[in-house]
Amino acid sequence: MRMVFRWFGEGNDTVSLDQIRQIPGVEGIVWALHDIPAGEEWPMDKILEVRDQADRYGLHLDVVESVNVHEDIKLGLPSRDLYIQNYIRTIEKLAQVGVKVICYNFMPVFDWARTDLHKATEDGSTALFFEKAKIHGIDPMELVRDITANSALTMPGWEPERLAHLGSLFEAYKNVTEEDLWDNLEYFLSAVVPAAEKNGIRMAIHPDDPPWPIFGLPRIITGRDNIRRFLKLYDGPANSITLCSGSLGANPDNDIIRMIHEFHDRIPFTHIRNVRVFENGDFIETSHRTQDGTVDIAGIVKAYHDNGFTGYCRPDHGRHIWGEECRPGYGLYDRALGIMYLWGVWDSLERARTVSAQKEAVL
Ligand code: DNO
Repeated sequence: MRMVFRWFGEGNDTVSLDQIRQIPGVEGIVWALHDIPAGEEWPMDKILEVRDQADRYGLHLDVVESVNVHEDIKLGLPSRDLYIQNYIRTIEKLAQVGVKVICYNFMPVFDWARTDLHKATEDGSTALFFEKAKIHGIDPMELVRDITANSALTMPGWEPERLAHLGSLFEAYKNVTEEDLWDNLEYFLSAVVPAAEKNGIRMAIHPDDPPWPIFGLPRIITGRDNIRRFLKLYDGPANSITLCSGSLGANPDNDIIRMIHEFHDRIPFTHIRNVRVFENGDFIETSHRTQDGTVDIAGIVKAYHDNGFTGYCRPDHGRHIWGEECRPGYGLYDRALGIMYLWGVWDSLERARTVSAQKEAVL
């Protein structure tokens, strides 16, 4: 398991590269050019700028999250071919700086969605929260206003240029069914994955968060059966998934451990985090520790270990603790604690394996 840490870029993150390199076992950053709108080709000079910054701290750039997919591709509009060409050119440039995995998603309009970015918890920390009844009962514009007004920084998946066209985007998706979205995804993959393959890059789709349709918009990367279907759309290692335990874990029917056993060779990158799901379907993000949420994080790490996982792993959203002011979900402290928990589980599994191998050798 190779530990990496998400970094939003100079001036765009409260966490510094100097801090990241001090977290035990972190070898690289998970990065993106957050100021380039979806659909545009990434400029090489900006890519090299990030490469130089990371180099100074001995961190690698192997994982990009995300090269966002333009809405016209998801909608299947004729203009998609132009955006796909730009996407491929970006892939070629990323390969030149050694990128190995590109994480992306195929969620219409919204990336991840929550109703509260700073829900107070009993211990005085705050965390991202999803209130099912609220999201199913409100006008999406209201949610966008709330979320953007409460964050000083732009947030991944909530880019202003996308939100500015919310009304017309909803209109455009009015007649787009789940099957249409599958077709448009297949079209995208058939062009992009061979290009990634040629460039030694694995495309790793992120599951929908939460893993069910919201605001009447279709969502398709939601659970085991759909992931199976997705992997068959292009059946090769370059078409793979970013297995996110928190996104999939918001639906308690998702058996993530079984998914890891089934899909492990198609998981080059994993996001590990915990959520507590309540009986009414609401959920809150918790510390990474198994007992603190509903997702069996120790079991998930064991499933990766059992399968000899050598892919990249990052802790995912953390709570906001010790008074830290940061991007919602992306503070330093709780994610660093999460990493130490993941290493703790991983290292004891390694130890147990070595000890049992030694015992067998003695017998
Ligand atoms: C949320 C993230 C997502 C993720 C994208 C991948 O914080 O996990 O925004 O980066 O869905 O494209």
